[in-house]
Amino acid sequence: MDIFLATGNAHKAEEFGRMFAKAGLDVRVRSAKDLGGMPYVEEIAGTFHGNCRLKADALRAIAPRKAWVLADDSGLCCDALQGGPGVDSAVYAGVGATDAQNRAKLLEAMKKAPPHKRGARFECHLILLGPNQEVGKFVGQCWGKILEAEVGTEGFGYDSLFVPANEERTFGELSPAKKDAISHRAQAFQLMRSEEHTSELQSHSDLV
Ligand code: ITT
Repeated sequence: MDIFLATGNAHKAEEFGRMFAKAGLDVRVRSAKDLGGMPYVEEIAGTFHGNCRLKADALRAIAPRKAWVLADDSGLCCDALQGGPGVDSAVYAGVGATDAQNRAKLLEAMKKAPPHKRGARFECHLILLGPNQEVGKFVGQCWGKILEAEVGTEGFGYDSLFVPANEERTFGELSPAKKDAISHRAQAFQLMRSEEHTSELQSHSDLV
């Protein structure tokens, strides 16, 4: 079966590509690019779930009838910022801001936060649409803390500022395989795999 990723973010698509490959699922992971690109979506729902649904529906409208669609809305929620930047993570420093500009704004906003107030979590909300209906929604969280300066060049977004719980290094330093094992996206993906309604997403090994 074909599953189209409802994202214009190449880094997310890469992570899903790796996770699907590692899971050995019997699906062909396709990019929104194969449909001419991810349609523009105004992310105005105000919640991760709502924005995720907007993206899923936008791609569903142009995807082949029998294909599946997977959408991701995610972000970083910092204790010291009352959960911000949250749903605004991608546009924290303004519409069109680069990841580097968003990180710089976060460092500035957290400048005065003492170590015990630097807790944060990444959240990932997924919506999976089958050919006829919503098959499931899945939420993953990854807790950790925000450093006072960037470390590492792996990943994207806020990765170089975030040290996951029980780790010494940022997502910007950890290997992609390690991030794929513990991240918010990985946890939502695992829930999707284990959900009974997604039993059509079988792994090759399940099928033999
Ligand atoms: P799409 O809407 O096209 O999927 P996007 O990047 O705009 O791409 P979101 O609206 O979900 O996606 O915003 C997510 C932002 O949250 C992303 O741009 C990063 O700044 C941050 N983010 C999410 N997951 C992350 C991760 O795994 N590592 C680092 N930053 C992440």
